[in-house]
Amino acid sequence: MGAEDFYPEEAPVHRVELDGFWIDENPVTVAAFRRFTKATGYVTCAERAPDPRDYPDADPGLLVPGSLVFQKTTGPVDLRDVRNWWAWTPGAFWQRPEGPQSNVGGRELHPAVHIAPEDAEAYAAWAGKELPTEAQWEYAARGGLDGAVFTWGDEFAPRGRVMANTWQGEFPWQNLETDGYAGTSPVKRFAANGYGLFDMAGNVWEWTADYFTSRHPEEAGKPCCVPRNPRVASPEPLEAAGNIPYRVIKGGSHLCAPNYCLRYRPAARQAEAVDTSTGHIGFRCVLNAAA
Ligand SMILES: [Cu+2]
Repeated sequence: MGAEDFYPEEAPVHRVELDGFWIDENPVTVAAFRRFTKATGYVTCAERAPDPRDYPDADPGLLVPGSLVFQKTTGPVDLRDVRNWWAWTPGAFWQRPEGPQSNVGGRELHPAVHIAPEDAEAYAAWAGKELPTEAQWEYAARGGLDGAVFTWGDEFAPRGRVMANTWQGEFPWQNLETDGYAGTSPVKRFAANGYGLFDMAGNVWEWTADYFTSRHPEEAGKPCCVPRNPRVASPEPLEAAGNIPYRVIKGGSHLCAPNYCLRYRPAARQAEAVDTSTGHIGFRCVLNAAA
């Protein structure tokens, strides 16, 4: 696990030991998520109004159901401020990915997005599965290519072949769409990795079962201390305001671009608040062998 040539949160490179597991071959699609909501009546976090007690400092007018929608800018912007391209959009949820005027027509086989961890876990429980740990996710994403930069090898576009749905051009204003997609793409449109898994890089970020830590544990790099089935099962005490716990998301998305976020790599990881859903985060599930 891990990498040392990119961002500090991916270090150190270390070994882990995992019991066998099965993992979905693609992210959960809109069609699959619809089967779940039809069977259970489940209402996602993005469709519920936030509880004012959880957000004492918030403008009550903003405490309505909604989610974060990406908005391309007209020109270069300050890349340090994500508010330049994320728009809080009342009425956005998995069936209205760009807001009330949008729908998922023609996108049945795209990954379901605007999913919070609670939603992903409810789906997993219904399906008799679980969310992958970060270690399981990364092991699966590597597809047997230990230490490679990408899920398919070390070269971004081998012989010019586009291997994943990422952002080409200058984020967040110029999307050259060399991969054929401005937003999400149907699952399985790009080549599978060595384990026959699709969309382990790009398309949508995927939630994991782990809470975020700013680095992998230092001792995990030593041969004495190979962790077995590691999982960060509870959040670190947070200095940050709000005290909202953060989970690890993996895989990068169609919004990852080299000028901003080179994270369509198996070692890449990002922190996302558990109360957050966006148009570029989905999930897939694992089936663990009975303990
Ligand atoms: Cu990114």
